[in-house]
Formats: sequence, structure tokens, C-alpha cells
Amino acid sequence: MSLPDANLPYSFTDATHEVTITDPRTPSPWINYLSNGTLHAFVSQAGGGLLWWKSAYSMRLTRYRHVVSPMDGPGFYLWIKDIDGQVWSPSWRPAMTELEDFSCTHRPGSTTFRATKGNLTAILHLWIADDNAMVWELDLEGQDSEVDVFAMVEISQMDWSSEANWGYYCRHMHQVKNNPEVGGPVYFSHHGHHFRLKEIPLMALTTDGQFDSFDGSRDEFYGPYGSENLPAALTQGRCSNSELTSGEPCLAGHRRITLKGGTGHAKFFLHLEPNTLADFPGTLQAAVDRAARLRDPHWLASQKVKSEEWWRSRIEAFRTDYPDVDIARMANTWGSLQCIQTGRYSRAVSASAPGVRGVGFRDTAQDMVSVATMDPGWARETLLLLLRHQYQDGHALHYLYPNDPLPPVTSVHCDNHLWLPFAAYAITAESGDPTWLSQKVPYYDGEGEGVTVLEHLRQALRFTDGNLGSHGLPLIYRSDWNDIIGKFSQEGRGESVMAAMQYVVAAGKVQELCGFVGESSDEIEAGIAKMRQAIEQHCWDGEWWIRAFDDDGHPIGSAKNEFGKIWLNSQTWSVLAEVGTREQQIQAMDSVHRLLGTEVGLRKLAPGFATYPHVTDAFSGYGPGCGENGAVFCHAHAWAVMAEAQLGRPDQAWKLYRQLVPHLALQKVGLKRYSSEPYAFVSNIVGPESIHFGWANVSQITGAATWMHVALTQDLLGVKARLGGLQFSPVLEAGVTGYSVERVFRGEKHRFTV
Ligand code: IFM
Repeated sequence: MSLPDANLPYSFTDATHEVTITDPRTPSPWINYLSNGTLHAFVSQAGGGLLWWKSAYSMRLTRYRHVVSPMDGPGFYLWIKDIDGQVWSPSWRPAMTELEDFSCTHRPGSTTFRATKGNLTAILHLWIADDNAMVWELDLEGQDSEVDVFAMVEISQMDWSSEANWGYYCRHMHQVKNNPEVGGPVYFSHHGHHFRLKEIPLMALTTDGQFDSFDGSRDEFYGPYGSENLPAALTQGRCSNSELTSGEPCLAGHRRITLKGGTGHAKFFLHLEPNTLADFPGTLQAAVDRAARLRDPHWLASQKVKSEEWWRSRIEAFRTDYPDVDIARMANTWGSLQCIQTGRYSRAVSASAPGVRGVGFRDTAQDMVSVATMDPGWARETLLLLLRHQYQDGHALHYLYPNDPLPPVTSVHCDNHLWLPFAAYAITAESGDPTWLSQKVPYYDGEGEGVTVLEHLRQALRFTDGNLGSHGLPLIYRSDWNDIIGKFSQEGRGESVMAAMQYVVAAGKVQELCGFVGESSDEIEAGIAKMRQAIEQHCWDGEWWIRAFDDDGHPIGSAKNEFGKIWLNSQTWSVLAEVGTREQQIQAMDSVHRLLGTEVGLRKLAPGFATYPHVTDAFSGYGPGCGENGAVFCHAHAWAVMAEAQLGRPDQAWKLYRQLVPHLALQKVGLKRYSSEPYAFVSNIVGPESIHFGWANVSQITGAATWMHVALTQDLLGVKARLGGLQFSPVLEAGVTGYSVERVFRGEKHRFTV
């Protein structure tokens, strides 16, 4: 590990929830998400990014090439040709001209670039309006002169997979035409291979003035062998006014801006109209109307207020003045912001993930635990959606595609359904309203109106009760929370200790909910007692809990094993489930620190399986120290923070929380090696068994977001929503003499002070 970076290329402004990046050459794209709930984008510190509508799988509006080199493009491109003929971009890319000054500021819901070249400063502000538009606001400051500005996006074929498979044919199905009434180039596709053909939106690029030239053909804009750094349009000083009926589309618009009194301004709107095929003339008219609305400065200002208020009200539902700035920053801004992103996108879309993955059942159920604290209505609607994907026998789908007519992933996992009670409890506690528990929801394979929410939860427990192995523990099926655990149960007899412990916690929550509405829970109590006994009787290994039994009843996660002797989750969950004696729980957690601890967090297991890969084992692709096989797994690490807090060991708990704070971890590892954003948790950090130890990867889209935020705000800072009201039980660390928390709960702001 290298020494802390003295000159980090970023800084935080906590009062306004901002991070400002001052060097665009970050080791990987450092992104921000922009959204109005249906139109979404991510944008990197260098202007790379993707715009999509509802589904990042099927409705990708602009193009982004994930995980290719050179990285991070295309995106929301803007070039300036100044009075001296210099070509540059306020986001540095795509021109990549050296800038005298550069910054990119990400904040909830918007990103601002500020760059200076010579006498000219450009400020480009990107956000998404409720009115189905991505808004680019450009302000120029400098001497009075004329400046040529070019805004451009490459258009995708909407569906990630069919673009890859059929793009070379379907390129003949695009059209871009200039439409003076709309006020710019308009794109439409009759993409025959698209499975949502009828919904393909029409897209337009318009502006608050008039375009001097435009392009609809990407290849005309760049020119043959032209580069993103210096497109032909920039060399020419204007676009070619190309329209397109076949080829690679873009929406490009050029304006000559006159700076008067030292300032110049332009706005660009990238907007869409859904369901174009259903009524083409009507859709075109809608685009004309929308463009007119967006050009109205009062309308646009009201849209901006609306957007800012949406983000502010959720982010500021929790505030603390905790004396450690790194902690307060995570609690007040970045923790909750990332929970909103994971709540929205499950684990599907980021600069490295193309969005094809759908909504993970277990992932989203967990994400709703944190979303509930900011927006219980959203969490409730999402949970109802998940319940509609639970089978009558109690188990649930693994992945669903609520935004796409795609077949769901139906593999059976022993944990998916067991996450439902966690979200249901959080939602009920947050609202204090028991009535929704009696709402009827159909089963995925059922008929009629279905059963109540509470009955769905009971049925989830019954599935586990009815599917136990020879030690009385849940049969693993395809996996438990841990994707690779199924490798030990390929003949279907393996059992999961983690799922057993998770069951105990989940059942406890359902039991409380039953009490809340006056229903009996004797059946649940019996189930808990039986499971607890099975764990205590069969799963203690001497110094820690085993993790599973394989098909032949051999323990996995035992000192007797050569690889994977100890696994993190069965130790942490023994504490969360309160199984075994307190001495056993403490001994298990002490073993965790001794055998799984690294400078940057806890490994999921150790030692990593050096037997990988093995041809008969479909799950064994990870090298030791990587991914599921012994990396620091941040999602699982969060449960260790909670476990230590619940054990009443503040020093351990706070140390573990701080280890993963991205800004602190990055400094410890070194910027280049760590690579990911200093303001978002990652899924995993490569462990010490690998030469890449310290590389933080799969950023943004991780269950660590929810659980690290829960660990901090609820288990450490101590504000927990319970069915009976708010509970304040802080876990104080040495040296901290006091702090306050403000928490919006059931419509009122509450203040707690230590
Ligand atoms: O729990 C899973 C999750 O569903 C997908 N990513 C990895 C996690 C751990 O295996």
C-alpha cells in the first residue's frame, strides 16, 4: 500500500453535497447519475456517459461502449472553437486539449463542468428535467467575440444486445431529419430487430436560439477517419447539414455564440417522445410543443427547482453534525445518494455494466431497506412489485425485467424470498401504517387477487421451513446470498448456514409485524426455535461457524478445509441472528479480524480457492483474492460493521466502517491502484492473494450502498425506525463527546443529541 496522496485531484463541498474533480484523467470513469425517474443518464468527470429511457437494456438513447479502451465514450460531447481557432471541450474530452483550468462538480441530480482556455471560460451544467429532456446549459465568460459551439451525441440502436448482433443491418432503419418546426435534427428508428419497436421514442436536439448548422450522420460529423478530438465539423467550422436514412446516426447542432459584455449563453435540449409508431404526426407535434416549453426560461427554471427539490428532500431526510467530517459526509450525502441509485438501477447499469441484468430480486429487496428511510412510498411500490414475483410455494424469481418484455430468471435460490421481511419491516416502521400489510397481492403463479402482504411474508418462511436438508438447515438450491455457494450443492443436498441465520432474523421481523397487526405468530416462533437449534447443534467449528454443508454433508468453512476455511457471513449473521452464546459470537468475530482482516476491509473468505478453475465446477472462475473468491466484499463487510455495533464493540465497528469509506480507502491504497470514485462504495476490493490487491471495482452498483448506510445511520449513529417509533441507540466511539442527528420520520423532523 502506498502513502496517502498529498494532492488528490478532488475535494468535497459538504454544505452543497458536492464533489469537485480537478483533473479529468481519473483512473476510471468517475460518474454521477442524473434522472427524472424515467429518463436517466450517467455522466463521467470527462463527459462520457449514457442516456436511457426506462430500461438501460432496451431503450438506450445514446451510445456508450462499456469496458473498452480507450475508455469512457462516447458521451455528452461539446466542442468549442474559440476566436483563436483553438478547439477544446469544457469536459476536457472529447477534444482533450490541455486546459488552463478544469473542474467537474457532481452533486445529486446534476453535473457541472467548468474549464478555461486562454481568455475564455466555459461552464456546462447537465441535468434532466421532468419534461423528458436532458438539459445542457452553457455559459461562456471572456472577451467579447464570436465562438463556435458544437453539441453532439451518438445515437444507439436502443437495444444493447440486438445492436451488437444486428446493428450492421439495422443501421439502414434509422432516420435523422432536420425539422425547422421542432427546431433541430430529429431522430427516429424503425429498428426491425427491436423487441419494443412500437415504443421506440423519437429524439430531438434543440436549442434556445437557432442552430447555424446540424448533422444527423455521425460519419459526416467526424469525417472519414475523423477523430473525436478534432471532428471534421470542427475543422470546417460548421456541420455539413447531413440528414440520414441509413448509417450511423447522431444528433449534432452548431451555434455561433456572440459574447457581449463578456458573457454568452446557449442551452441545448436532448428530448424525446415515446411511442412514435403509434402516432407519428402526433408525436412530431408533441416534440414541437416540448421544444417550445423547454425554450421558455420560466418553465425551465420551474423544472430545475422541481428536480433539485426531489433530490434535496430525499438526501436531507437524515443529517448529522458528527465531528468526523468523513463520517458526516457519508451520512449526509454520498451514502444516501448511492442508495437512491442502487434502489433505481438494482445492479444493472454503470460505466462498466451495460444494464442487461434486470432487477435482482434479492438485490432490490435489500435496497428498499434504505430507500424506505428516504421515500417509503417508493419502497412500498417496489416491494409490492417483488411480491407479485413470488411463487405460491413462497420462493421467488431471481431476476425480473419490469421495464422489458423479457423472460425472468427463474432459478431457485434459498435466500431471495427471505429478504422480503427486511424490506417489509423497514417500510412499515417508516410509515407506521399497518394497513398495507392487509393489501392483497397475487402470486406470480397464482390466480385472482392473491393473499395479503403479511401472508406473502409468512409463505416465504414456510418455503424455507419445507426445504431443509439433513442437518435441518435450508437447502442451498442454486445459491444463497453468495452467488458461488451453489458450487457445493450441485446435486441439490447442500445446506446453507447463512440462509439459516438469515431466516432467524427474517422470521423475527415477520413475528413483530404479526404482533403489530394482532395476528398470532406461534408457527413462526416454532420455526425460529427449530432453526436456531439446528445451527447451534451442527454449525460451530471450534473458533467460528461453518458456512455450509456440501452435497455429501462435509462442512464448508471449517478449519479442517484446505481452502475457504473461514467465511465472513456466517460469523456476522450469527451475531445479527443472536445464535449461539455471546462468547461464541465474540470468538467468531475475533476470528474474522484475525483471519479475514486486511488493511482495506474484510475478505469474504480465506484462504481463496487455489483449485480454481475446475472444469466440472461452473462457479469456479474467480482467481484467489478476486471477486467472490476472497476479495474484500464490501456488501458482506457492512454486516460486520453491524455485528460489531450490535455486540457493543464500538472501536471495532467504527474501524470497519471507516475502512470502506471510499475517500479514505482510496488514500490508503493510492489513487491509481484503487481507481474507483472516492464518493461511492464498490462491490469489491481485490484481496491480498492477488497481484491487484487494492483495486476497487464494480463501483456504484452494489448492495454495500444500502448496508453501509444502514450500518452508519442506524447501527452506529443510532437512529432506528421501529414499529413503535424512532429508537435512538448510538454506539459511541472513543474521543467523540457529542453530536446530533436530524431525521425526518413520518412527516416530521426529529432531533437527537448525544
Ligand atoms: O448477492 C449477490 C448479488 O445478488 C449479486 N452480486 C454478488 C452478491 C454476492 O454473491
